[in-house]
Amino acid sequence: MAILKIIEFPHPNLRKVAAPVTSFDGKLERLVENMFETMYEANGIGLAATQVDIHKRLLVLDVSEEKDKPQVFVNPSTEIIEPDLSEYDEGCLSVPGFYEKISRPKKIRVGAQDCSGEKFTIDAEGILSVCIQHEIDHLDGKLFVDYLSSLKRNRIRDKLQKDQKNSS
Ligand code: GNR
Ligand code: NI
Repeated sequence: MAILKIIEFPHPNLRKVAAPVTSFDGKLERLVENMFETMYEANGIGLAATQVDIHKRLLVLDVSEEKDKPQVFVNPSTEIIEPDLSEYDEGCLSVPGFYEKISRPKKIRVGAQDCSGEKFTIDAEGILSVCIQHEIDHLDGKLFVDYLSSLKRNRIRDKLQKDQKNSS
């Protein structure tokens, strides 16, 4: 297994729209394993392939307390089943150190495939719903900072750019 490098805002590749996964093979399984290792090591609850600079439509997450409920979603799609918004303090491994309240639809139905290409559907609410919506945004080249004012977003960008210069 391997820890993958997580790219950070404002890296331009975070804006790429990921392409559907078409091969359900050992290579996909190894990528998923490496994404889980990377996510757990970074203490994240989710990780989209986009964040490790792989522009395929898949995400991993584990919102359980004990960090023992890994979930994989390949080629996910969502349908809003409860359009009322709910607010959650969001963070992102690609926007380290910043947390902001973001409003999203409360309850969603998610269709996806597993690592072998098997289709499944789940309904999600609470943190699971927030996390899936946050990860699918990544696959569409979107970040939680896009929901903020440009003033706030640019402040975050400038601070992260400064950090990135200082660490390289
Ligand atoms: O680890 C993460 N925590 C988190 C907290 C609130 C809302 C969304 C998230 S996802 C984030 C990991 C990440 O950046 N996934 O893309
Ligand atoms: Ni994120």
